[in-house]
Amino acid sequence: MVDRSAPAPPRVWGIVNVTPDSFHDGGRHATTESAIAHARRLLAEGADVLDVGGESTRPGAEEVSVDEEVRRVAPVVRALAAVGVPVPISVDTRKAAVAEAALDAGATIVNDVSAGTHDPAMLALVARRGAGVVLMHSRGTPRTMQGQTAYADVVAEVRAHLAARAAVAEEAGVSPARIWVDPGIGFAKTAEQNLLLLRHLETLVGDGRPVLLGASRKSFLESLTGRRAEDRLAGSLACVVRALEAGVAAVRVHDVAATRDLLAVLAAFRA
Ligand code: HH2
Repeated sequence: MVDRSAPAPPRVWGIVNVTPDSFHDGGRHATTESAIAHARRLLAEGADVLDVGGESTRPGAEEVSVDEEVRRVAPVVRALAAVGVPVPISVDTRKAAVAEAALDAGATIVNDVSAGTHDPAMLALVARRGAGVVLMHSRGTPRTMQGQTAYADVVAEVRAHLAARAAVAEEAGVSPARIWVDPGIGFAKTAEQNLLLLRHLETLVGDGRPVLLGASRKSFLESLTGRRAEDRLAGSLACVVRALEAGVAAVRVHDVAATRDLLAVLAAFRA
């Protein structure tokens, strides 16, 4: 008999990049007005969370000042909160001052690609504000990370790092129920290492914390398909299928409508 039992489908986090230079959608939603319109579109398409970011963390990206990052994200978060969007708003930042401004504006989750290592004030802030937090695996900074891809066992090292960072977050007072972990696809990893992490996603899920996966349109897909970022939707959707079968809690995507369609059709097969 076919086993049609399956884990719950992943929640869909829609990416709102208020940046001039993000690797896929840089410049498309760089003004407050266009970012708000984009966020509302993602919401209408079925996003479960809106993840608003004001600094590109693509390989080689330069750091943005706190003032500039706050200027990019806070008005967008404030406007979305003011119209009462029915989903949580997450802020994608490594800086506690930016996170605080976004929390003040109405965000309730901090998505930190440095897992609290970039800014020592971050985890205490998250704890104090009772916010949720995404702890993502990376090494170095976006400028230096692709020179730091030496691992003896990438899957074991990513799992150990995330367990250690979750322990630090809990010691800082963050509620264990409000912690997600993320293997950091594309951050200090070669294409082959990204694939290993995707092949072995179940081991990270098995560690017991909800896993967020961000593989949308990333460059390892080019090594498999030869496609540029604008043509990587099919590859990105394949990663959502992989996330679903591994029991991942959430996927962070540029393409909410296509991801929702994919999940709806897969759910119908299992009904
Ligand atoms: N990837 C990016 C940014 N933030 N956060 C989490 N938790 N996981 C990820 O994989 C992740 C992330 C990079 O993607 P994007 O935001 O589309 O590009 P850019 O950093 O160039 O703005």
